[in-house]
Amino acid sequence: ETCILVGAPMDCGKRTHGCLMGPDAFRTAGLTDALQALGHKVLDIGNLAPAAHAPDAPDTHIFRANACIGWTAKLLETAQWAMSKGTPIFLGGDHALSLGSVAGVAAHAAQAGRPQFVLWLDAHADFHTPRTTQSGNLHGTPLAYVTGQTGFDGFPAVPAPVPPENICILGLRSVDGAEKQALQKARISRHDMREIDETGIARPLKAFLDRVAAAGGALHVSLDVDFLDPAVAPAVGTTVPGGATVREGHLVCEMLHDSGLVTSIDLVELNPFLDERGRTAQLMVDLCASAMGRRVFDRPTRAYA
Ligand code: DIR
Ligand code: MN
Ligand code: MN
Ligand code: MN
Repeated sequence: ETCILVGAPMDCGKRTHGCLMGPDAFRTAGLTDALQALGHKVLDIGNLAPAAHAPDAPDTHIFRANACIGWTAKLLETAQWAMSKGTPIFLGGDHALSLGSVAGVAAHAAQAGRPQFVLWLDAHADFHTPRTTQSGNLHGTPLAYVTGQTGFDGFPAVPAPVPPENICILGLRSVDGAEKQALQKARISRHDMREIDETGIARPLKAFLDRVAAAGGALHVSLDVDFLDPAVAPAVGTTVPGGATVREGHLVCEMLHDSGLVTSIDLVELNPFLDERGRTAQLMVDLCASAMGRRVFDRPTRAYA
């Protein structure tokens, strides 16, 4: 299995700067070596640049929409190419990169006649449209874009919108009013930290993986650093207390690997400028390694071969 590392130093999806250093922090934390040690081939294509785009005015409610449009166009195209070569791992960059990465992998799945599923690991729902966002930050909008909601004027058309019922969000603990209204109407499967406390994280994840397997789906995993508790993952601009533990993160990733279902991954929102000696980058690399097969002991069977 070839892992395609796609650096996307996108930093225009929110106002706090620093995610542009994310891809190189993942490399410095040893991502390639970790994947090769698991027996994978690794093709690191380096860092992308956005497609040509109009300049952004400094004072708009929506922050740097044109830069985000340029990035979305580039990532949409690159994701489709990378899916034809192996398992893309998108190295962010902020979460606005998922407008392009998810739209692109879903376009590839549609061409292959496979339903696309998305697992969203995040404190936030990222289900705003440019019309509902309070912050004006487009990193809060990717799930609305990829499900084909309106309001994304000037953005590339989404070639194959992801059905909301094919999406599962784990880790929620900061949901804005408009998102809560929209989520309660949409058929997205959503699990807040209270549910994870009450039932454990394996239960909602297993239910989702069973559905992906039954549908023969492709599975994209989008891991936002702020899914994790800020005590263990401080290097993100939008920390929210009460997040996933190190072991909850690894359990999710280990179950994902055992499922054999993962076809693409985003590692997003890492801001190395806010870190303590790269510890958050290291944790994200270790989680990615778990998702790609690192384990303590072998388990007897794969859940979905
Ligand atoms: C917030 C924060 N809901 C917004 N979103 C973040 O700006 O729309 N997503 N940080 O990961
Ligand atoms: Mn393919
Ligand atoms: Mn996010
Ligand atoms: Mn988040």
